[in-house]
Amino acid sequence: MVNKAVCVLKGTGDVTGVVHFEQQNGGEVIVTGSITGLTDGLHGFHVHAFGDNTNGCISAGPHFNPHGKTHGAPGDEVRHVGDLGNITSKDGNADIEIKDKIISLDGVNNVIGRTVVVHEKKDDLGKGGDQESLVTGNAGGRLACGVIGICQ
Ligand SMILES: [Cu+2]
Ligand SMILES: [Zn+2]
Repeated sequence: MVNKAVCVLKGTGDVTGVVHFEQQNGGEVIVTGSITGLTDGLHGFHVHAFGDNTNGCISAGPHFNPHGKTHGAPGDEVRHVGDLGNITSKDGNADIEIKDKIISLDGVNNVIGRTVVVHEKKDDLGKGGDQESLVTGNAGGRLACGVIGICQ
């Protein structure tokens, strides 16, 4: 069985994008897409807990963390489910191609109905040495976001 989901990201500025999710038979999730309007360099990229954008991206709440862990890198054993690390923008465009074994399109780690957020700054992946690093990765403001929905 193939499950697919999609997310359209918007913010208060010029950052926009589309991100696709695909999962076959409960295996790793392939995340693809592109985001435009970012400054060049690394930007934190996460799934946040709530599919709520009523007050903009802030309403999406903290990183999706159903197992009560601390913030980390995508490859770490201790990470939030929503920790997808960083995306890299060059010449105003970030192409996304991520394979993740932790997020899912069903079950307890299901990201459908939650929010993708792209951040102002790079995610330090929990290695920043301060308390905030273990919560948000010090990734700063939320530039754009969108709710993940089921697609065909
Ligand atoms: Cu985030
Ligand atoms: Zn996190």
